[in-house]
Amino acid sequence: MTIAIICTDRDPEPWVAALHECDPTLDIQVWPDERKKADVEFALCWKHPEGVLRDYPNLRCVSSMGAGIDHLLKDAFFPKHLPVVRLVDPLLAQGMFEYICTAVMYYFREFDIYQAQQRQFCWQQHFPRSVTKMIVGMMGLGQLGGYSAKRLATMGFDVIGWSRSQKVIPGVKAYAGEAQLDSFLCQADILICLLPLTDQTCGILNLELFSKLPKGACLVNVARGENLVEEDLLTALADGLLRGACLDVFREEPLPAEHPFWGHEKILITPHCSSVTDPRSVAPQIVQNYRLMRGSMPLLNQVDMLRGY
Ligand code: NDP
Ligand code: OXD
Repeated sequence: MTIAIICTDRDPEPWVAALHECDPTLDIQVWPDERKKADVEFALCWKHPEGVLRDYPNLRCVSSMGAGIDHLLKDAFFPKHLPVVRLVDPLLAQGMFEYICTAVMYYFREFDIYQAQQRQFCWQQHFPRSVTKMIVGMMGLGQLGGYSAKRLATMGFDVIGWSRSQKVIPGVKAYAGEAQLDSFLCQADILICLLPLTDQTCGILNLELFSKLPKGACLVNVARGENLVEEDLLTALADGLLRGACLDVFREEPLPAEHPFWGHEKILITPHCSSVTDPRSVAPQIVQNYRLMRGSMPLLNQVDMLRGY
């Protein structure tokens, strides 16, 4: 019985090593060089080639190599009858908080404005706003967004959050569902997106949404590139609806050299690194899920395929 690692955008070797550290007896094979595809019961995937999962007749479970599963469901031939699990990891949440905290502080302490001034040899001080006067809005209050929202609140920021179902998070004023979206948006001086990519959230960061934010708000997108309508961001920045955007994810990754975001003075780009999964940290839950699957037991972090996340 075999675990197959099927990935295109990650080096599989540290994953093999981390899984073997948990259980040296595991048979782990790496796509496309598996000995016998019929032996594979559990697939660990990241951006697998479309249709490739049809080659495994005895597959029983698919695990994402990350928190998101949109890369799995993108495959038109994905075996949707199989259970899908994703990774939930305290180190991933901590890494995401560190990135978000940096982006929030960058805008809060107006480093973007000072960078623009530097380009013009301009020496001009701005009186810093109080943290309590800066409202940070978190879209998505799950494992990552919920953790970051809670931590930002302990730093003194006024934090609000929006999710599908109502949440109770210390220090965070929570809004839920379509009906409360506008009340949430109209307050968010810094809007952070940590929504999963689904049919409902694809393109949610668009001109209409930007026009509901306080004028001159800042955007931080750490979710997925497809959550954002890229042309709308350019319009919102040009019209002054938005002051700036910090983007970690893009519709096309790596971001093509000719993309207008690269040279834009109001856009800060990082290469999908806001939080990087450490195979050693997540290997125990993958091995546990493999064993649970073999014992036909309920799995950890199973995705609700109807919700799509
Ligand atoms: P979770 O599933 O734990 O949380 C998702 C949150 O989004 C939940 O609060 C959920 O609401 C909310 N949500 C989903 N759909 C809607 C909707 N239609 N309207 C309002 N709220 C909605 O996910 P994680 O926090 O673990 O991860 C979030 C995403 O972050 C991943 O899917 C991935 O795309 C991205 N990511 C990016 C990384 C990077 O390096 N840039 C690294 C890791 C993840 P409810 O709680 O009510 O279900
Ligand atoms: C993830 C990611 O989903 O790295 O884990 O984006």
